[in-house]
Amino acid sequence: MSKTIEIKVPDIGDFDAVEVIEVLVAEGDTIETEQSLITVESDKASMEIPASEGGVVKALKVKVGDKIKEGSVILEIESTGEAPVAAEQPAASNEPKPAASAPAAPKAPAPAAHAGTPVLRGIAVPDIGDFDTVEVIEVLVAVGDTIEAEQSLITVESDKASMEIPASEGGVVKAIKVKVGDKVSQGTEIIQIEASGAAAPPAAASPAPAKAPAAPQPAQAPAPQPSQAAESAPALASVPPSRTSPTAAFAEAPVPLRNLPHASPSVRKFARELGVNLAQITGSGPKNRITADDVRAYVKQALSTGGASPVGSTLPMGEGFSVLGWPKVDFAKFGAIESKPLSRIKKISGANLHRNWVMIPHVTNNDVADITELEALRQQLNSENKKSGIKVTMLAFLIKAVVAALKKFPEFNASLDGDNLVLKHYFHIGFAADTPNGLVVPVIRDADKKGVLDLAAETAELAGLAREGKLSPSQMQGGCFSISSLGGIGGTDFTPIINAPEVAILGVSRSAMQPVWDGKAFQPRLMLPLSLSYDHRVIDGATAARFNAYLASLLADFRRIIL
Ligand code: CAO
Repeated sequence: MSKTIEIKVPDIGDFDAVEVIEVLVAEGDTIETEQSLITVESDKASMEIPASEGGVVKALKVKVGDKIKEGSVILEIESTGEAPVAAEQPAASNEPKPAASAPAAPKAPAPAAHAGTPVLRGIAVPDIGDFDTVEVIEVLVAVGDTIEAEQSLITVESDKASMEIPASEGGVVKAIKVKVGDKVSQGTEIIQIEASGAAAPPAAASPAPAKAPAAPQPAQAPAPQPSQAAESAPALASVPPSRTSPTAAFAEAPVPLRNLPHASPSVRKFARELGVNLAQITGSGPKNRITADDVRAYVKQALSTGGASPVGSTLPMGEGFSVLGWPKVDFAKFGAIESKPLSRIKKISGANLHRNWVMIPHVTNNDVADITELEALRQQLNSENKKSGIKVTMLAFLIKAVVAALKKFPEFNASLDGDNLVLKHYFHIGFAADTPNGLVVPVIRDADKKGVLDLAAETAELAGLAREGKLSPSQMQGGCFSISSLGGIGGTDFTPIINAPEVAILGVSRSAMQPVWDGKAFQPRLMLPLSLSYDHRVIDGATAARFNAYLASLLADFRRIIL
């Protein structure tokens, strides 16, 4: 016979009152014994509270932000099972904040208000890629909360993956417009906030145009492009799970929605702590969701096989990665310090850079191109084109020349996919753009079909959007080859990190006048350093040297492009 049962917080050790940071079930859900119901967090740790028995959730008695302790009622279920048993002691985890992985939610139009009057602003779901509607599975803030820009607001889930949507700006939450179970899409208002120092912006005297800028997107560093990395990067090698090994780079890097392994944020947190790459695990939960038990089983098996490949893993657990833990130093002992959190872009790009650096056998071929004539042509075009407003840049010429070199050396326009090399018949070129929040890599699509002027205009536009944090994910996806130009800044050579799953990247340093021997005398020539990093699994050194030399020859005599 069915009966209504209250599920209460069990003995949670030393914690007196802890805050609910996630509610993992919704009214109407059928839950099972041991299924996590809520996540609570103290100032030191977070933990999930599991159900002591299964049934259908009739009433939720807690919400995000509530403080609870042993004996607090979490929810009521209608149970058809046996008498409740004591809930298991929940496992504690130490990392309170799951990594955000979505573009920050854009602001919805500000309502009309007079300057100085506090106004409510809506924060809406940003561009979340190809997904039409996704389900809200967690609401991470409560009315009355003071939130910061980039703080996660909700977790949404498609049938394949989940992602957190962060706030585009900070303030005090005045209303929550979605609840667990709602379906949302780009533009759906999530919350209303009274923005910090929230006088209406001067332009808000009448409703502002609806489309607000998306905040900085998941970064793609000089190297990395998370979306692509997850789409088709070679499977990641794993490391023996060890609490002391620097495994962050091997743990799952934040990636856009469609690429996240299917697991709840708390399980992702748990996996990150252990340095486990969720992409290596097959989930046993509903819709193949990876559970904490799956992670534990994976780790157990990895340990019992002494670091050999666990079942389901696609690559062997590479030996030789057990290195010393990161030095823990109390810097304050040596002088004054301040600690600043890394920006979201830095965190995302850092994880990707680390993975690419460790996993790709990089070699860099350095060459120089004589761009004396090309620079003269560029200057001439710019003086002729003054009125058009388009500045012809060296980067635009480089993109054009790179496309020609990619056509001649197709293995550079490729990605590794297991034992296959995927050769691309399109030419989308990424370029590293320096922004106040870190590096991103916008992508010029179909660069082969565009002229130098178009390329100059488009790179300028994309670099501007990048600096303002307005690039959409689609403007950073699909790249075949990247260019990282530091020429406007300085340097003579550097080693760019390959932007997986691409197989090569061109680093460009500052051109300089140099004496070049022409067989009879030294001539002053403008020489441009080209640093081509390539994946030695795909490209041989000789081919790389030919590619770079060919590129240099095109830049030295741009007429060759038409050959
Ligand atoms: N050698 C000498 N001078 C160069 C040059 C080169 N290779 N490339 C550009 N310049 C000069 C230009 O002539 C221009 O000077 P003027 O203003 O006098 O005309 C100036 O530098 C700015 O150049 P630009 O307008 O063409 O811009 P750019 O192509 O240098 O830069 C962009 C565009 C988006 C690449 C740049 O803004 C940027 O973000 N660069 C940094 C990329 C980066 O950080 N890469 C590092 C990745 S590894 O961590």
